[in-house]
Amino acid sequence: MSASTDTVHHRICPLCEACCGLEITVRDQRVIGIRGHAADVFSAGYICPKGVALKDLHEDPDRLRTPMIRRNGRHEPATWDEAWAEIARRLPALRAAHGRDAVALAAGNPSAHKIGLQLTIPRLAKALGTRNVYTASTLDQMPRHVASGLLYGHWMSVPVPDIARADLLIVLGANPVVSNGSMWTVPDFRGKARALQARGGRLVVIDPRRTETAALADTHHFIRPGADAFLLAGMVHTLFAEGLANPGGLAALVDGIAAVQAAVAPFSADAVAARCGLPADTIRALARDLAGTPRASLYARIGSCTQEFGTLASWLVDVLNILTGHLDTPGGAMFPQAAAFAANTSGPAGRGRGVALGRHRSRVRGAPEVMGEFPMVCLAEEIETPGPGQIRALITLATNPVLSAPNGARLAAALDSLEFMVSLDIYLNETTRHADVILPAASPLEDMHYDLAFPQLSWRNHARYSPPVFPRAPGQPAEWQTVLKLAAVATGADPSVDALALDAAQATQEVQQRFGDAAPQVLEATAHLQGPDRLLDMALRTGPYGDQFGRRPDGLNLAKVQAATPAGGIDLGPLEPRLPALLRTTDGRIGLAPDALVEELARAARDLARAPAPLVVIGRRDVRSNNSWMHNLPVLAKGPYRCTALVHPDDARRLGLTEGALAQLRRDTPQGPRSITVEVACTTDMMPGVVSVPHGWGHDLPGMQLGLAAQRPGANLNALLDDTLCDPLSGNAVLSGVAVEMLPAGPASVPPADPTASAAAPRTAVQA
Ligand SMILES: Nc1nc2c(c(=O)[nH]1)N[C@H]1C(S)=C(S)[C@@H](COP(=O)(O)OP(=O)(O)OC[C@H]3O[C@@H](n4cnc5c(=O)[nH]c(N)nc54)[C@H](O)[C@@H]3O)O[C@H]1N2
Ligand SMILES: Nc1nc2c(c(=O)[nH]1)N[C@H]1C(S)=C(S)[C@@H](COP(=O)(O)OP(=O)(O)OC[C@H]3O[C@@H](n4cnc5c(=O)[nH]c(N)nc54)[C@H](O)[C@@H]3O)O[C@H]1N2
Ligand code: SF4
Ligand SMILES: [Mo]
Repeated sequence: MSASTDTVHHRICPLCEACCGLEITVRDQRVIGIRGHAADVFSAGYICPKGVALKDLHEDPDRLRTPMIRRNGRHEPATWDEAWAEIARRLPALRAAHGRDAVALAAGNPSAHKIGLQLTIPRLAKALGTRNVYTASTLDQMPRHVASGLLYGHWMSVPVPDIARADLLIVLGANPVVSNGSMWTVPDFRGKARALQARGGRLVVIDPRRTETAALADTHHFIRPGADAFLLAGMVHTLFAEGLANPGGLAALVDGIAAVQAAVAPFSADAVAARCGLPADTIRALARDLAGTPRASLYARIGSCTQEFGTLASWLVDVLNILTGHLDTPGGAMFPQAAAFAANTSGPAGRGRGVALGRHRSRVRGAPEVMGEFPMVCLAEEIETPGPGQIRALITLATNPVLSAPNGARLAAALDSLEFMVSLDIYLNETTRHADVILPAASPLEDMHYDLAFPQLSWRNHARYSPPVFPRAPGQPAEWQTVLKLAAVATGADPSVDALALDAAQATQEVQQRFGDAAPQVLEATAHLQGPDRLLDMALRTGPYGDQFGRRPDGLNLAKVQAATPAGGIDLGPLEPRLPALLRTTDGRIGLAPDALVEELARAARDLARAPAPLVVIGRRDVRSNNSWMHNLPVLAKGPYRCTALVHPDDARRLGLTEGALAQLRRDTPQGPRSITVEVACTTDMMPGVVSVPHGWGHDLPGMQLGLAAQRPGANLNALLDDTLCDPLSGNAVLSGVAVEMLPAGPASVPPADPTASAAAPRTAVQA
């Protein structure tokens, strides 16, 4: 076959927050090459192994191509008509009998990468009218949203390091060399960090493990897991104690500085040092360094969020950036300006409604609602506990909480007790195996792409669009069509209802509400579009760079962004200062000392003297893995065994553990003991007293269709963790710093072979 028949497609990778632009070569309807798109204005050719794995994902024989219906305990392929008929038969009746809250929604990480899901899941939730909405946000970054909401008036107003101009970057509880960044869209972090160093700047990493990012850093400090809020409070205390607190240009906009000063009084560097496992002098030096470097910022991520004081830590990060004059300044922590869909670019500038937390509470433990959802750690108990409002049916959308949420075994049992469960997913996996009906999503290569969330978190402003690489298989709807139809069918519509008609009706209604007299023109101008494309065109045109439907002819619209795809998209320039216009607080100011957080500081002060546990567990990510669902792809599954427990050699000696042998990690919980068995790897990269185990493994359950992943299943870290623990303000799960015991469990019976290299691949880790 001659290369002249090859076609080249440009496509943003939907797999992680880096949003790399890819160049995909197709021959005879098959992907023959994937590489970074060198001309991409945002990612400049960067790619990681997961981007390459999109080919394997597209071709994975285990990826679902038809709906599945469970009959007599087994999932069988079904037609779409059969699947819709089954949903229509069961879901509306359940709602009618038990009320709106009886049907719950759970959405996962991939939905943040898919505009079709992001635009329709809120509609589904609204149609169902249920309070029982759960997402992976409460396993991840909810503390960050709460801190942003309270400070700046909107959940998504999250400052990110202006790395291109920084001279100092302090990274806390994040490993962007491996994760490729989170709540910060920054492809090729390594290259950008090296450029920072080349111009004389410094990278400092604070992490209980000497990570891949720490290896790149100028300085690395260990910190005791869960102690971030204490470290940060100690740094704030130092700023005040040494007269270094100075918000610079923001002074006139910020209230509550004295209240912060009073609230951090118990947290001198000396007082917090033991809790942090860091010398007091180091804590003071970090504060001085941040204050004394004109272009600097502190960036913190999941390690600082998934803990008992997660919101407190997230808030203190911003307090530090503000009090050192680094918020909203070049080289500091800045707010990106997205071209579309950003609430902090729409409506009146500089003022808004602020955010409300806890408008209602979860039924069983009384957890506050945040951003319209309840904590994922409440899901199992809300299914199990009888009474009005009990969850009897569940819709999961791109989520695998049986592996990704703490106490997965409890959740799995709860899922089995549901009267009905529907999943929109690409696999029959640990979670969807409980579903009565599984609706398959299209392959990502069959989907258009425009990132809704990540341009609000990007290292540089940009607008990039990808058309689908392949047409969808006959009969396969786009995910947005499936979700719109699900919203209708679940609430009683006939299963023959047409998703395109629903979309057209909703778009007309929305345009009429938003544009009033101008609605007919807007409808005409977008009549050739449907679904996310139509909403995107409207958002781009009315956005901060938009053409305002012709009033600003040089501005953006969908056609222009689409036309720029082969050239790598549209660069919208470096980050610019955005305060005060970005604020959506009710008074148009930044209240630095929200009551809820001052109270959290008081709670932390009471906890300051808590003695450290001898051994605690933390998580870990690997470049060739993505949460729980990419272990079935050959290009990622190959190579060394990854689900290992890293411990310091001193701990191994103390506990009688041997490199390469098995260890049992165990905990006593109020519900009884829990344990997993994992292979030991000894390394001085670990802080003594800390063991690191990756999450997302444990592919050894029956009834799944994940052939390759099942060959090296690994153990489920979350089987060990607790759904009773959470950060009280955000409801975020505690996934880090949990006390465990570790005991020798004998030799690894068979070496963990690479399943892609040989036929026989043994199971090496089992879940107790
Ligand atoms: N212990 C511990 N637990 C953790 C973490 C940790 O660090 N430590 N990290 C947490 C974090 S940050 C997150 S975000 C959560 C993730 O939690 P989840 O979102 O629940 O888990 P994922 O593993 O991302 O699972 C994604 C699901 O979406 C499906 N999927 C993939 N692509 C598509 C698609 O295009 N369409 C549809 N419809 N489905 C798709 C997959 O098959 C899988 O079922 O895990 C959390 N769990
Ligand atoms: N390759 C790969 N990339 C991914 C993912 C993946 O699974 N694999 N998942 C994606 C998702 S959903 C997310 S949310 C992002 C997350 O992106 P990151 O936030 O960068 O996540 P991690 O790599 O888990 O880094 C967290 C770091 O925190 C450290 N840590 C653990 N506990 C503590 C603590 O108490 N305090 C401090 N200071 N540090 C602690 C850990 O050792 C780890 O190095 O990554 C995304 N990218
Ligand atoms: S870094 Fe993330 S976005 Fe870039 S290729 Fe890898 S998985 Fe895709
Ligand atoms: Mo995440």
